Amino acid sequence: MRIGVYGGTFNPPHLGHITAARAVFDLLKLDKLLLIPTGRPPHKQLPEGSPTPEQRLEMTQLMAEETGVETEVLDLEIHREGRSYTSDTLARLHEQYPNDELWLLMGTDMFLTLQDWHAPEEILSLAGVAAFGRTEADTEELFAVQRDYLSGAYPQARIFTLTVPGVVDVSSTELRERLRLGQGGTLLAPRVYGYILRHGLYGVSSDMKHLPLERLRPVALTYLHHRRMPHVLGTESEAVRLAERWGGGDSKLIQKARRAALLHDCTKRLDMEEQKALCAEYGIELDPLEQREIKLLHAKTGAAIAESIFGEPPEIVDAIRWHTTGRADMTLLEKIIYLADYIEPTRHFPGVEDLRRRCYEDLDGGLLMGLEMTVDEMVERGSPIHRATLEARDWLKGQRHRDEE
Ligand code: DGI
Ligand code: FE
Ligand code: FE
Repeated sequence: MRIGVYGGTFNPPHLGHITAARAVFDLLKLDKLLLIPTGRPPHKQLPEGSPTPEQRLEMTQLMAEETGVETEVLDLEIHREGRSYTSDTLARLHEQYPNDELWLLMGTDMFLTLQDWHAPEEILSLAGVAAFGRTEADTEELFAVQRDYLSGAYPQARIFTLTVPGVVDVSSTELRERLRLGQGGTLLAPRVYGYILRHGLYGVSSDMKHLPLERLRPVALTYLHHRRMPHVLGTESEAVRLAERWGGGDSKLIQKARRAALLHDCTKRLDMEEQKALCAEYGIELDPLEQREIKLLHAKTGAAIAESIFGEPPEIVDAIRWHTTGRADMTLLEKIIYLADYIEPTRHFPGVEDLRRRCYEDLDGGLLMGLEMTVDEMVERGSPIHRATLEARDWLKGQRHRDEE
């Protein structure tokens, strides 16, 4: 196996890291990438709002999920006491992967000072070096001299230099400054940005109430398991289409639909115990069915979080609260969220195409169809049907009956 080893402070991890890692991964045909955030720098006074080593580790983990290649984040330097030497880390990795080829990834500055690191000879005998420059000039002019020097001084060295096309040209120092000024979010993986906003790192405000959409979106994504991201973004785009179709040009409705969609499953990753703890915290009362059906709980706890943490207004909170079951007398926004969740583009189940078509021809017809499909599914599975689901269905049936008279 060929393994890439990419260490750094990752303070914060950004798109520059991702692009560089991916380029090396492809060019060297790596099988796996290890990201290794460094530990606390000894005797270094960190500015206020600096993340702890554990927070840098968590952000690196969030970034790792976005690389699109086999990536693992290692905490071996984070937890090591005192100074961390790359040579020690490589020795450890060599023990763990005795038959594999290690390649150390590094940017320009690191590459140009490699001979000054602790035990360069050992580093170069344990791993090949993959150095990436930001520009062609970096790589060709600067790197050629250093490459020749290292090859002369350390005959065992394997050195590979490359220009990373389209590498995000930003230093972490600049990026931290931009974040402090409320910018720079586009240079980060969405969930890394969300994590920074959520924890108020680098001097950004950690008040989560009434965030503008560009901030709400990344923060909302940090509440999800990464596998659920496409579903939630799909629900957002579907909700916008439904609001455009049925909202009569009401642009506020579109904004509300986006916010409700982004937050609708924000507690979905929590287990039963955590759901119950939130219910206790927010005074949510549960009927006997809700006591044991976790699927029914996340809508209620999600509504509580939307209200208390994000300061969302009642209409958005209700759309979240009723997104799983529906209810009698649903508002337009509630219908949109219920159905967007059901038919968004990543949903695949028999009948979804019919349901999609119906939703754009006749909203209430689509809603009734969705509710009836859920009831049928519950019956088939032998799951008890929630009262609100039945009430929603009966309300729509009654309404259609009245319309026909
Ligand atoms: O959270 P999502 O998976 O995106 O979707 P959702 O919130 O609509 O949840 C769907 C699940 O909820 C699905 O497995 C069926 C279940 N569900 C919906 N209505 C009822 C229900 N489960 C029971 N027991 N009773 C219901 O009335
Ligand atoms: Fe849900
Ligand atoms: Fe959902």
